[in-house]
Amino acid sequence: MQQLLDTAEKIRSMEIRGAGRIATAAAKALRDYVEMLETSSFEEFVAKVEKAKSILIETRPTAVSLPNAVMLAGSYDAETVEEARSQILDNATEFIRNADNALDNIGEIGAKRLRDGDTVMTHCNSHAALAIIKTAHKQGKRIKVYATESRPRRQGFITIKELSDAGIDTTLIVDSAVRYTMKNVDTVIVGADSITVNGALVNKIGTSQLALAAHEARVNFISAAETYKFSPSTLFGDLVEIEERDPDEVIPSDKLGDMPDVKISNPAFDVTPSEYIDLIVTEAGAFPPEMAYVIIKEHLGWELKKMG
Ligand code: RUB
Repeated sequence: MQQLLDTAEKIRSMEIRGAGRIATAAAKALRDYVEMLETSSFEEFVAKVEKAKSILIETRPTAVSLPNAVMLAGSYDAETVEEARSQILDNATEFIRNADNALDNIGEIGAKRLRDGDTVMTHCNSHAALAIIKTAHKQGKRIKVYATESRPRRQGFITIKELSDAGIDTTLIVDSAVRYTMKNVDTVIVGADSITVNGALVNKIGTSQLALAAHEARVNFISAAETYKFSPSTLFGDLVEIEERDPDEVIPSDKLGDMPDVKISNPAFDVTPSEYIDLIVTEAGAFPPEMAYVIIKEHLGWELKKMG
């Protein structure tokens, strides 16, 4: 259990971050936990596995990749401990393998939308978005990238390191320079934490500003998202919870000095309506956001069955 708790803490503190990475980390933690789990009855096994799942799911509320990963990796239909254990080990291993392959497919599919000489803007740090840019670069296309800083956690620094290590022409901008810079951009590519049944994109705070500026400037707006970033529960009316993080990430409270009454808001994600999204690139193909229901139905059918 200690290892699983350590992974949960790393996800909560964002030592492990990004919707894809937290999903595979959770699947691995669950797999390792189940592999070593010793119980005296099937009922005890079920109770402990379900507890472990909820610990992982509760670490961060917005990325649906987390519950989807835990549900897909941790599913079983068995009557004995050994049967259930072996099903979970197989399902978790399959989830992790599929998640790795999905990034390659997204890269291949999305790179077709980039032309030699294109300029891309990206936000925060998304492995799926960067898979597209890096694949296009590997294909010999000359791609320039503007990467936003992404305050308050500055994940843009991870992005510029990854892109410049790959030899890609990269420029860092502050978040407030998005609209000013958009006139130089051909395509915006961002990741996804959740995509709702009506095709809205939930992603790092500020994403919707990129989308608005892209719309105004008639610039393509693409989200790169594995199918496990689509949210089945939104089909049943659930809203995606927007994580509100510690105000200290914005400014440490001891730096507020003589302004102790000032409040600080630190929402970590925002929602981009489907009308600002041209394409969602998944490992199963590139779809308009209006097809979100089909993806949920075909790729996450377990949730639909469960809910009857
Ligand atoms: C990260 C973020 C990323 C998505 C997709 O937020 O918003 O765009 O998670 O990332 P945080 P990926 O840093 O708060 O986790 O494509 O790597 O899954």
